[in-house]
Amino acid sequence: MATPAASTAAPLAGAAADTHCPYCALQCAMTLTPPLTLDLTPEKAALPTVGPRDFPTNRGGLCQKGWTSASVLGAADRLTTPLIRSAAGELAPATWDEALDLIATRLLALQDEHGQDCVGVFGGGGLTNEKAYTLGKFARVALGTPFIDYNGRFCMSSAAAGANRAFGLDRGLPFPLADLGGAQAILLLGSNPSETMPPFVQHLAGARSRGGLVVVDPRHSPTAALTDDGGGLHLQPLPGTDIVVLLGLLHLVWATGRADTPYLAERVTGAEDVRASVSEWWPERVERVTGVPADDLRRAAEILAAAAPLASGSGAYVLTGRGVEQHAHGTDTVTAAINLALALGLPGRVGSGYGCLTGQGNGQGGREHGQKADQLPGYRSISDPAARAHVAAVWSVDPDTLPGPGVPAMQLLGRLGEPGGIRALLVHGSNLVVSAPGAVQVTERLRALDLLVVCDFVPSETALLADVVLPVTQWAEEEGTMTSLEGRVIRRRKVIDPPPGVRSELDVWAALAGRLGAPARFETDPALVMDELARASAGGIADYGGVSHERLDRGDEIHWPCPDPAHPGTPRALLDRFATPDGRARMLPVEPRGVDDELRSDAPYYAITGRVLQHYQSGAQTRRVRELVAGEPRAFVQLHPRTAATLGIEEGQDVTLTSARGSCTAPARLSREIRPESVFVPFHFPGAERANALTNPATDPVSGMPEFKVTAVSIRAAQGDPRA
Ligand SMILES: Nc1nc2c(c(=O)[nH]1)N[C@H]1C(S)=C(S)[C@@H](COP(=O)(O)OP(=O)(O)OC[C@H]3O[C@@H](n4cnc5c(=O)[nH]c(N)nc54)[C@H](O)[C@@H]3O)O[C@H]1N2
Ligand SMILES: Nc1nc2c(c(=O)[nH]1)N[C@H]1C(S)=C(S)[C@@H](COP(=O)(O)OP(=O)(O)OC[C@H]3O[C@@H](n4cnc5c(=O)[nH]c(N)nc54)[C@H](O)[C@@H]3O)O[C@H]1N2
Ligand code: SF4
Ligand SMILES: [Mo]
Repeated sequence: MATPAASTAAPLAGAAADTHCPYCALQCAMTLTPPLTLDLTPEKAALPTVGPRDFPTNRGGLCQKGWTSASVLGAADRLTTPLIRSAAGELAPATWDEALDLIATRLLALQDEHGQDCVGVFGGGGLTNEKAYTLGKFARVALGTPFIDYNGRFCMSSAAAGANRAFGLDRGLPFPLADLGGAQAILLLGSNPSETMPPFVQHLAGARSRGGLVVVDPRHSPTAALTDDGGGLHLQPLPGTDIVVLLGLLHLVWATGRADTPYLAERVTGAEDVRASVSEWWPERVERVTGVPADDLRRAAEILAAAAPLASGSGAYVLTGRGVEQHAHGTDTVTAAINLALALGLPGRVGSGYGCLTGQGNGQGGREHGQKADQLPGYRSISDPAARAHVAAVWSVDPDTLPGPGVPAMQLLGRLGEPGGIRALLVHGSNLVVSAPGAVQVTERLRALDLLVVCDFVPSETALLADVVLPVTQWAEEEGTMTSLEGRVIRRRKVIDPPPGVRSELDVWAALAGRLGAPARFETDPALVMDELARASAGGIADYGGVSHERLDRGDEIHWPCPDPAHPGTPRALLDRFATPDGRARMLPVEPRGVDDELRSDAPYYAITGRVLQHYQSGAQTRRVRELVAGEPRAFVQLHPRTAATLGIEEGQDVTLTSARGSCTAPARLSREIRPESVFVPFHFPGAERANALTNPATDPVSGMPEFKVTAVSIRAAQGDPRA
């Protein structure tokens, strides 16, 4: 792909370095200039300066989180020494040797008593490729446990499952992001990039200027507002009914003769079954279920069909975000979105396609190299004997010693502290106390463990529960690679030394592996880890065989698959054939199944959850940045004025939402931008404002994704000060 030459200069001591933002999957390019003094003691925090950098994805843009990202390096309560819980129950400073010895001794004793499987590992999509790979290896080889999974299960799993079953390949965007600019139409389902990836919005400008942006969201979100004034169309369905909207669009595509029949005949299987399955979803019936006016549905179908290759339009894309994926039947909704894209002949063509917007910084790479319960590096199946033999050879271990598949995140968390379940858990890169569904119950399970070990750089709510806390490096203090939402492998560069006392997780795993008597070697130099990852992934679906720090530092732009050092990488995958055995994409009929937690007389409103611009995820990082806290200091309950009037609630008044699992209290924010039977709560806040006290841990049968996005709740004015 021809892109503006992105400077990739390696850092000189004390010189500025080209790197990327620590937060989301857009991985905006930035230049970090180190401070003149490297003294990072909290009192004299001297932080690097962030400067935006031109790159095909962010084109010089950064959001507020990116601009202020260096603050977290000098967080006032930055962890700089290991902590061990004392007999009196307090976390007290300890040396690294004390902490590592304690962890190893207790893990070995627990495994002696309860078996190898009594240890679990929970990873994160924010870890570099090198760390994600090493964590997967550590679980299988040093701990010998099948029980590893990660927070990507809460993030990308439904999109991954949908793409895998249709295309045989899960690369969020199987095309460069910049391709979106040429599109005539873009259907954006359950995604709010105006707040979650602001620089991304530039890539919607083309479709918007052609009146072709269609946004599906129960809220008139800032992204939905981009469709106002001729930008396109906002469809505002009842939460959890997106699949019906999609079946209605599919119905219209066939009913109006807009299906790309030659493409379907050549590149797809299963189209006839899907066509038959949508025959009853005429627009008026869709309107009755979803609340989307039949004429709007017709207009949306027309916008998309007119942009499609069959109509000689300039191209169309279907994109999904968490709003349609985080449901107990999210995989089926993704499948319906893919079916629509296939019916219109979009995937696997230049200038058109389907994609999902990956969320976390390394959400893509994090799911490719072994953190997922059922996978080995390179997106290989841990149940496949050939894959096991290949990876075992790279690790110099006997394939028979590798455990089999573990269980998805919610099942893993369900085993914590259970008889015959998991007694010890190691957490790397997730703040489950705030971010897991049914967080009250998850917190109880974490407390029931014999040993909880958390690696973090700040005392997150989860770290504060731990028996041992290990202080680790962050972003600008380490080398590595991340794989962005377009499948591009990029370099994260070290710009400053970590504060004294802080270690890299690669060092932590090597030190623990030694103490546990692991049969394999654990590399600690990120460049060497990447070389090993390249060998382990070679020949797999996510083939990084030709990726190295050296190549990236030379300026090579590499999208995987990249099987060998001479290979240019694959910006556009699936063009010639899909990654299925017969090379064809698979269409699969799906049916609406309703939300798991349906409205009841004592819980007559839907709580939907998501994000605001200023805060990232559980807020562990962004709640420590002054400017961001000033912008959005607390959670809020967004509700329609009509609903508020019915309930006698006024602007700013604290309201309590209660679900079958717990309660959450935050000030009311009245807004006509949300449907009257729904309220919206951001999930970035702990304590009484914790949205995940409400949410439903019921999971999607295919992906294991919990139903974060819809929960039946009651609403009442709060009594007393909820934070007291
Ligand atoms: N500021 C900020 N940016 C982030 C993050 C962050 O925490 N903060 N996190 C990053 C990560 S990990 C992720 S996964 C992405 C997520 O990025 P998005 O998917 O854009 O984020 P969400 O806010 O979770 O959900 C998007 C929209 O889904 C809508 N929604 C809720 N329920 C439904 C439904 O039933 N149907 C439909 N159609 N829509 C629904 C919500 O109203 C919301 O506007 O953002 C990334 N970027
Ligand atoms: N209600 C509701 N809940 C949700 C969602 C929703 O939309 N609604 N979205 C879900 C989604 S999409 C996601 S991705 C999850 C995310 O939620 P979490 O998994 O909690 O993710 P973070 O808040 O990013 O937590 C990362 C933690 O790891 C630390 N950390 C960052 N980098 C590293 C590292 O390299 N090593 C180590 N050891 N620690 C690190 C941070 O300081 C922080 O404490 O939340 C999910 N929860
Ligand atoms: S959009 Fe994402 S990657 Fe870009 S600056 Fe904001 S948080 Fe960072
Ligand atoms: Mo996510």
